[in-house]
Amino acid sequence: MNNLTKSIVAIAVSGFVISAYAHESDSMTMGDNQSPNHQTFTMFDTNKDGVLSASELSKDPSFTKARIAKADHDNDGTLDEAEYTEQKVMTGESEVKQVASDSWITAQAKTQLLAEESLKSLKISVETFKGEVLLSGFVSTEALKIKAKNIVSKVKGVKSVKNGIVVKK
Ligand SMILES: [Ca+2]
Ligand SMILES: [Ca+2]
Repeated sequence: MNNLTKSIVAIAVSGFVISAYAHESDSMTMGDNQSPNHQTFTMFDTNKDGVLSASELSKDPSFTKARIAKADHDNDGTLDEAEYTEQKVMTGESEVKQVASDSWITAQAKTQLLAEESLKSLKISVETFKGEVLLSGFVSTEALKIKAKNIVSKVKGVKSVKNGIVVKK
């Protein structure tokens, strides 16, 4: 990829992340025409020269030397806002992926099922593979079976729910 393509990709990705965040939390406000990391960037840029040097970045423990080197596209030893933002966006991306990981979905689904009064005493087992959830166990009514599926379908990252719950007759 040339630098132009990279910037376009970075802009597209950050646009996506911003809208994802905005969707996530209504309380989070973003300044107009500012990158999502503008404030952090300014905060770290203690000498206000518009770039982050390695020593300025040392205050952010997530920025290891290797990471700085990777982010520093023009190899000038410092990160400008675009380079910094791109790195932040990339981490944001991987966090999103982590959040929607199968084990996270399983844990969330179990928590949600336990939070539902009519379902919490029932032993419904949850298994997730690549965002597809398999529910199994026994419930007393068809309505509970459907309820369990509806609850689990709402968990973030769930692509589909296979309802293997059996209604005890
Ligand atoms: Ca600086
Ligand atoms: Ca640079």
